[in-house]
Amino acid sequence: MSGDNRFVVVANRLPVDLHTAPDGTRTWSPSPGGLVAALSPVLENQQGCWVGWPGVSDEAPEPFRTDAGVLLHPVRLTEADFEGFYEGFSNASLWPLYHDLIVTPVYHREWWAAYRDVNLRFAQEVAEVAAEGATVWVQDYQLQLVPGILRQLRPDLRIGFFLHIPFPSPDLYRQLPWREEIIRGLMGADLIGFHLESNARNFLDLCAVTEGLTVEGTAGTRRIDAHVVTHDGHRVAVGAFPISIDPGSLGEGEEGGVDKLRAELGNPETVILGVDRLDYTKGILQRLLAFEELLESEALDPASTVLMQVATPSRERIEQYQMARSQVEEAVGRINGTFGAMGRPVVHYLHQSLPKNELRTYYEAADVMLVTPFKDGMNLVAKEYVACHGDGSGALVLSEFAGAAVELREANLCNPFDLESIKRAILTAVQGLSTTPDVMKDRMLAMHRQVAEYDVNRWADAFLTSLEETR
Ligand code: ADQ
Repeated sequence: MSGDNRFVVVANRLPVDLHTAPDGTRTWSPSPGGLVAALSPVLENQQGCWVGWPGVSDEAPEPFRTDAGVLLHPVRLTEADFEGFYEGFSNASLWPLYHDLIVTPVYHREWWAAYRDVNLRFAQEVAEVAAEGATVWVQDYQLQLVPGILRQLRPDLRIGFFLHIPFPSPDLYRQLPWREEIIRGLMGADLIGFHLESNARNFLDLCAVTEGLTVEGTAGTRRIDAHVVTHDGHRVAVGAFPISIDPGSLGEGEEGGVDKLRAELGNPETVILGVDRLDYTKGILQRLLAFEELLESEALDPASTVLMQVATPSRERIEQYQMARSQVEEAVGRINGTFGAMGRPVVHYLHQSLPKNELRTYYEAADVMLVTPFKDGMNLVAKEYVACHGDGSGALVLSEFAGAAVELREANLCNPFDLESIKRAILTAVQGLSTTPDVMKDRMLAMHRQVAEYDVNRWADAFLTSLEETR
């Protein structure tokens, strides 16, 4: 089966879930997701293969094909790999560094060793399954050494790399003890893609001051105007490819679901919503604090306003995530204690992952959506909300520091570092819906057109076409 795949995607996670039946029988099944949906057509047409970690330590199923014919090729990680490579270097060193030091990154040599080792194994697996001259698309910050290793193992391959998170300014990047190794790793690619031109510019500025590299051109969006040339003459194209969503993946809303949900909430006048992975970058606490102050000052009335916050459990063994969770939950408890009534909380909070069609009902029911990250590569939640408001209803409060703010200019933008700014944006949105509904509707429709037109398929096409052009 190996060695004949013309198109290979390699990502930290394999799109599969492990199910354990009551009798203990375990089965692996493909799990849908935005990236999977976007890449499925290419994967299916080209005898594609997806290489990744199946999400459970110390075990991995044999490679298997999905019904659509995509080969899923697991990389086995031990518990120690998971701790050093994933929880350690990827999420306690790189994640905070790439998100502009919202918390202080921790650098450990053992974590770096694990990262190198796991990247080597991912690259070796890809080298085995890829056909002569195949296209390989490497995803995200966990696998930045894979392009370099792969080019050494298999110089015949066409290698693309896409970074799903921001790329920081060279001034911040310089603190990474292994900065040269990571840049060298990335330089194995033929094309490196970022969400935003500003991310690509940061990367090019870094390359410009790195020994042995020459930068030509400046970054453009959805086309290639910039290259980095290595000392041995390899040309790496660099560009911005803002990711988007698959509007179809949200499913059909349940008939009458919105009315039912609003009734369950006590039929408030205003429903405000937050949906995030529980991550300290997402600014969940800040939006709760802003909401609390608006209740305190009576700018919002707890009798007629409800905030729903759905937070997916994430990276729960990392200390900073545990702290973020307790701060959020303390704030929820405090706000409800002060402003709620028995059987009628003001903040409805779930620490759960919801099925997509249920999420769709939440998005549809929300008058105001709060997306307030301190830093975010793109933020798909903002685009999902907009996609669910094709009738022009609703309002989006969006952080200036989310990549999505570049495209969704019609949102109520705010600075999440400034509580007053979040409060202003929330109030303007709530009041705008009743005082200037036509203006709000035009703004939502403009954003909806943007998301409907440039969906995740356009994103994948733009990247893969640019990658082909590097041949
Ligand atoms: P994330 O940081 O995970 O992604 P985001 O882009 O918002 O952030 O994507 C989250 C996804 O998870 C959305 O599709 C959302 O629907 C889903 N989700 C969140 N909470 C959920 C819940 N409680 N139940 C069910 N689903 C939930 C990283 C980067 C982003 C970048 C994406 C894609 O950090 O900046 O936009 O990759 O490149």
